[in-house]
Amino acid sequence: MDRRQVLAGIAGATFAGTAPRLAEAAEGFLSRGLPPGEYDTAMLAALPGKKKLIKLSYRPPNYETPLDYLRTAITPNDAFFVRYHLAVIPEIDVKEWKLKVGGEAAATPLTLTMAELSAFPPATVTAVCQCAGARRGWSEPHVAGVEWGPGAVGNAVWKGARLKDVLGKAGLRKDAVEIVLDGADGPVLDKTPDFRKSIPVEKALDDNTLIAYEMNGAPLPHFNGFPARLIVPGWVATYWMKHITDIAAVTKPFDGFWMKGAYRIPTGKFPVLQHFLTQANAVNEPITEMLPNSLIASPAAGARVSRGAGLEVQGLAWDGGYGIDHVDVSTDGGATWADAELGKDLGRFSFREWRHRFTPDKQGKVAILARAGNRVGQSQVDTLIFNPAGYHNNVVRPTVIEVA
Ligand SMILES: Nc1nc2c(c(=O)[nH]1)N[C@H]1C(S)=C(S)[C@@H](COP(=O)(O)O)O[C@H]1N2
Ligand SMILES: [Mo]
Repeated sequence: MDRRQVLAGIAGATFAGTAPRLAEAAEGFLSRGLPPGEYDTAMLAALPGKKKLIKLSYRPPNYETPLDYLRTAITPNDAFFVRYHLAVIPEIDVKEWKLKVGGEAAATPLTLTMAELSAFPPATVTAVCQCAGARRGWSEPHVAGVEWGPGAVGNAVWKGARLKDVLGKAGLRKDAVEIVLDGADGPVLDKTPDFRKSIPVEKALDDNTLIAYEMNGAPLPHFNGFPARLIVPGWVATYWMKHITDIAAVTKPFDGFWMKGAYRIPTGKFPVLQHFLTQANAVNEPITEMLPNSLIASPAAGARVSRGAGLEVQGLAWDGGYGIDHVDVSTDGGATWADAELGKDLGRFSFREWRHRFTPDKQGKVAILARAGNRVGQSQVDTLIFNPAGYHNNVVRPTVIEVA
């Protein structure tokens, strides 16, 4: 973070670019620095069963969680962000729902009802679900795609059957290389490619990879994948197939559009440890694990605080499942840094709460920064490693407040 960037953050904190007619709706929940069009179109709106979230598009529904709901380690179901690629999203009757498990690398294909899926030994994992495109709206220059701010992320306790147990029952053969996933949603037009994804067989057999039917102790909300979705802890949410209906073990790399044509990063540019080798080439490779990231939930940008009064800075940090081991906080625009106090450890895939107290001693604008790092030495960065889809945006950004 250089001085120019810190000052840019300070200038933006006045909402100078906000279109006047929606200033009221935008102020206080839209982050600064997004493409100008976002300030004209984004609104607070509620989908059925959900609180008011930041609506970025309606068809397909893309709704971001306001930072107000990201103050605690567990994100409430009705405030959890919603992301879809395709606009036809059927309401599923769980009594009719079936999950097909087959493919050429399954010796004993089967079809499961919810009662049968629930009969597998249940497992739980607390895990962050983050869109690969989270914070894409802050790419400079701006890039195409849903212009997410910081709220395309949430954390929940997921309960379900282990994918490895279900694949075991379907007679997974040794020659399987990938597991292909499909969900019940589909395109409005036939020529739009259906949203299908694959994961490497090793990741599918990981103990933490679940077919979840519960989220924070309740059935999944419709818009988060009812009645069942895949949970791939540590990996970005593109693989977390919602309304899952088909699982296929295959012997050749899956060549669907959403694998070959999207969710890819330049090969070798990011410090990730896990690679999806059967889908990688010399130019690009699928995005896999999340890199360390954090957010400042409180104070809110633009908050007015008193000089000389103690102030608690509070936020969340997460990574790809190695475990957050420190969050550094600066309350002077990056000149000096202190170690934040970490909250309870809810497991290596979970949000980690953190806090830091300080007493503002000068009047004027103050830029607060947070930088998270993990046990394998990965850390947030000062400058985005530019890539055409704006993935892996874990740039340290200022939250600017006013001391009076
Ligand atoms: N069936 C289905 N599953 C899906 C998607 C989708 O479009 N359809 N989008 C994926 C992507 S890219 C993301 S970021 C997450 C979002 O999960 P959420 O809507 O529960 O927050 O769902 C994933 N699973
Ligand atoms: Mo996503």
